[in-house]
Amino acid sequence: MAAAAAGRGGGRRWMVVAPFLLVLLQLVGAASAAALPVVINTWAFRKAAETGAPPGGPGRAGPGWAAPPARPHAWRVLQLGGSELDAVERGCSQCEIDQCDGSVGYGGSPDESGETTLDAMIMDGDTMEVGAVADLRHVKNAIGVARKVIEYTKHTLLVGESASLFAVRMGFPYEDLTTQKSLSMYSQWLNQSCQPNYWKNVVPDSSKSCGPYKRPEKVTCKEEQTTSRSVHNHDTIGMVVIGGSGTVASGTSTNGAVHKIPGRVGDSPIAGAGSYADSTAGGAAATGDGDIMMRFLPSYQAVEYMRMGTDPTVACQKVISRIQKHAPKFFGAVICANTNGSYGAACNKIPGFTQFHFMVSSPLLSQPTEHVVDCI
Ligand code: SD4
Repeated sequence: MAAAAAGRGGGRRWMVVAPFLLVLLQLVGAASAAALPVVINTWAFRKAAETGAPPGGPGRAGPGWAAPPARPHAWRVLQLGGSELDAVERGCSQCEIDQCDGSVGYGGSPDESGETTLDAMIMDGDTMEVGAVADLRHVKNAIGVARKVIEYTKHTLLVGESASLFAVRMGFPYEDLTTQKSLSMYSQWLNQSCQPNYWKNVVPDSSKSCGPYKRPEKVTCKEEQTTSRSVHNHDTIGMVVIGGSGTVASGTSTNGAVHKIPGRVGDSPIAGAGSYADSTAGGAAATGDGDIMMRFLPSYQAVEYMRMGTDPTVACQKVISRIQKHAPKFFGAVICANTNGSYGAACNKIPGFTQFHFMVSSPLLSQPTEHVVDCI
């Protein structure tokens, strides 16, 4: 076009127009700015993005794991030569140490017997290997154990006390996850007749009293009952890392739902639900009401939308919309990133939850930056 304009003797006019065109192109470019590597994580869990041991640091030093000193940003781990999996593991581990929002790590979300149990997963988008633990008891570093499932077994998911025994074999300390805070949450719940809880259609009436509950002789009517779901008891860390060459890794860590029925496992340790990574398309991670969200495999679905060329924000919105159709009042959000480094998020708008915050680290940002999206 420039040659044609010059050829018609329009060289002078072109010289005037060119700088404006250049600025316009830059603006368009900025609107869809993407660069690698990129690290995104759910919620404003800033330290998860900011920290992460470089290769050879505590994350790789084995189970004698301790709170690391200040470390470079998680995405810097990649630049220093660490793998995408290292970055995910370190980022989520930091949240476990920090007990992010009380919903990640030890001492949060006591179940009906007062115990804190953990769910976590990590996924390698190159090999499609997944390591996950669910209902993990007495071990703090759930995502660390999940990583060991990839490294030292041919399995994908280990659960309960058996997962704890595996962790101990891998050298992780076996310790009490109870804290003063979780104890007082538990006794407060007992004092308010175990309200709210996750039972329905049982006797005695679970909306009025504690259990033990059992099936009634005859179910007369099926009531919609309130649960302990609120925007304040679900804050899983989910992280997606896209490395410099487009390798994708993802992971999650959570202590699940407050006052859950013992044995309950949420979406977080389930591949395709809690998170999903595929280096030929992108990665996604979910947070929110796992009992609802896991039925829709939102992370898998978001990655598949991105594979078809859908923009990450739109991919996230589309999976939220799919769930909305069946559960309009569900609490949840999804983060998405593709292998070009574009990213986005979406959430379901309900009272008290109209915006969703997530963190992004990228070479285009001078520091890990909190982003906000309006829920749909
Ligand atoms: C679960 N999705 O166990 C998890 C909890 C969570 O933000 O907070 N997500 O249901």
